[in-house]
Amino acid sequence: MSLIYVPLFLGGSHRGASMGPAAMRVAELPERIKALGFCVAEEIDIDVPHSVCWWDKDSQSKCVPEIHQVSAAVADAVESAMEAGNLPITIGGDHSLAIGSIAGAASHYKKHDQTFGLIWFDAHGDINTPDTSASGNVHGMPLAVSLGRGDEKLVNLKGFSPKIPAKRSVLIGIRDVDPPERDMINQTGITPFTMKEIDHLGLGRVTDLALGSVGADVAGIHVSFDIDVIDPDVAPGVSTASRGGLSYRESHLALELLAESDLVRSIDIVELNPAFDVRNKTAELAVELILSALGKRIL
Ligand SMILES: [Mn+2]
Repeated sequence: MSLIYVPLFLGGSHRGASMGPAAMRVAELPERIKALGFCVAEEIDIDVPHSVCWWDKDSQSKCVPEIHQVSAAVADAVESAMEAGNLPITIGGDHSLAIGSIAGAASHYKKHDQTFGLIWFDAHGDINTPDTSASGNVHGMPLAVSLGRGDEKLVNLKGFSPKIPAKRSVLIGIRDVDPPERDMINQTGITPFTMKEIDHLGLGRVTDLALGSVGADVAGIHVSFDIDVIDPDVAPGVSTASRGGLSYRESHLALELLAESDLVRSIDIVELNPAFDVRNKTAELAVELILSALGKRIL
């Protein structure tokens, strides 16, 4: 296990996301992973520039040079962890960090001539591009970037693109999607499961379908888990809360089922914002969710 802490906030509008890694440490993430019987081989703190955030004249997105720099460091950390046989858990920080973690994982699979799947939990599509984004915030773009669309510098991280084919990518829990994102979801051909499907089929069935959708021949799965997929009544400590999300049990069930598939090789847990949290309860939940993804069972 490699714990990679990324106090990134430059991709969103709320600086509190920078406190996410600290709150996860307060909630005793490393200790609880060890108590579950895993070895924490390394804990890495990625440097994030904390003062300036400027518009790159060549880009319609905010802080691209800084996010590019952080993404490159995250990608290297994730790739080296996987090469060493450690499962990387990238702890945010805002969701733009997934540009780096997915690039690192993709580079690892590419080197070994393997394919992988991507299961992305989110209230939002995160599939904007600089042309469609109203805010210019990169945390609304990481899925598009991983699919090869968006700012060229970010798209070409690690020297290849796309990082993942759309047919092996699944989006679960969306309920707050911009109109251009809707087109993008249709155009790219990723598999979306909205809250409507989850209400209708149940998240257990949806998770099984998601596993089927990435393909039986994948060598592994990258799970990118945005905590805002959970209902804000349960998880208030996020930057962009959206009503009508997953329940406490549903969120655990999905990760327990993914753990049972034995395919999870890399994980992001992102968008924790302690400035909006209540007595660190969202961080506690995020730690529990990681334990479920690692195979913690009730019995
Ligand atoms: Mn997100």
